[in-house]
Amino acid sequence: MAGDMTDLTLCLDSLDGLSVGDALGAHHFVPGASLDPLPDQCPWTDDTEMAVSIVEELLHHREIDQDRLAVAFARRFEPYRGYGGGAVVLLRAIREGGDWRELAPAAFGGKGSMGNGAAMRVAPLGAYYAGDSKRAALEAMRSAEITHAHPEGILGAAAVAVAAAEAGWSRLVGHRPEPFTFLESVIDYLVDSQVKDSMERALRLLGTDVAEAAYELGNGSRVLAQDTVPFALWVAATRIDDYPAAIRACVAAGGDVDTTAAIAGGVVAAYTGRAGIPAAWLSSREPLPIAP
Ligand code: 8NA
Ligand code: MG
Ligand code: MG
Ligand code: MG
Repeated sequence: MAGDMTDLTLCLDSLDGLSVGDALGAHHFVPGASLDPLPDQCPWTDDTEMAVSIVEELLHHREIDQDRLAVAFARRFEPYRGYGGGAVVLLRAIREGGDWRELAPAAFGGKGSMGNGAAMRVAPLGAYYAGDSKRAALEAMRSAEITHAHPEGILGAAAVAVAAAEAGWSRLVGHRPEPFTFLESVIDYLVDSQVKDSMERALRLLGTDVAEAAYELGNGSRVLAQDTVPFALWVAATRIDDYPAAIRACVAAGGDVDTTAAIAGGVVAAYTGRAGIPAAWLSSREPLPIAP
């Protein structure tokens, strides 16, 4: 098991990968936008804002306390960051003193949210638990429950965290994971669900190109966990040692690009480290409200 310094390094590298993917992905929605060249500053969105709260929880407390994290999400919430509609209502209610334990299960007619919002923010948590994928899955589900009570929303987060934990561990032991083994190791932690079915489809799509994978798995255009996570992890599996290629694949696929790129970027950077992210992309990303 890696020491604390290493855990935090992996976690912060993953946050860089997540936030650069988010910022560049969001930039893609600007009409006429291109990655070459980038403007001086690309703002990050809700994906990064919520990930920063999770990372601070790990930096300062070394574990997730659900009530404390709920308050941190709500305090940091800036409505212009592009949150999902359910998230806006929930975070405002928590800010006004509401209890997430009642609010999250009541959302969407009592089904709970199955949006991709719990998955989009969780890769750095998985990287923090590199070498202990079971713990990564459990803590990811605990971090998800605060806002996403639907099983698909929660499992999407578990899948991303396990992927980041596996990527971080591969970096620590100096072994490049094979795409098939990588996706299989994530599937091992999932119970029957749409997320799991689609992850199994992702395995069968390993030989194909980005457009076909996005068509078959979804590119996040429905903003749901099951329509976002399998494609983002297919991208991470097939481009685990090439951060720019992973982000460009998400941009090419369209859909919820800030979020597919945040997920794939957070996972891939757990493997490549910060050094895998182009310096120009790091300096174009709006600075993070956290010490580097
Ligand atoms: P959420 O909980 O509001 O879920 C997102 C959306 O998913 C909801 O607004 C619904 O449309 C749909 N949804 C969720 N659960 C259900 C359900 N049980 N039944 C039917 N529909 C459901 O928020 P979230 O935090 O999960 O959302 C994350 C997404 O919001 C990310 O893509 C994030 O980037 C942001 N977002 C950004 C854009 C954009 O234009 N960049 C667009 C939409 C959302
Ligand atoms: Mg450790
Ligand atoms: Mg966003
Ligand atoms: Mg998004």
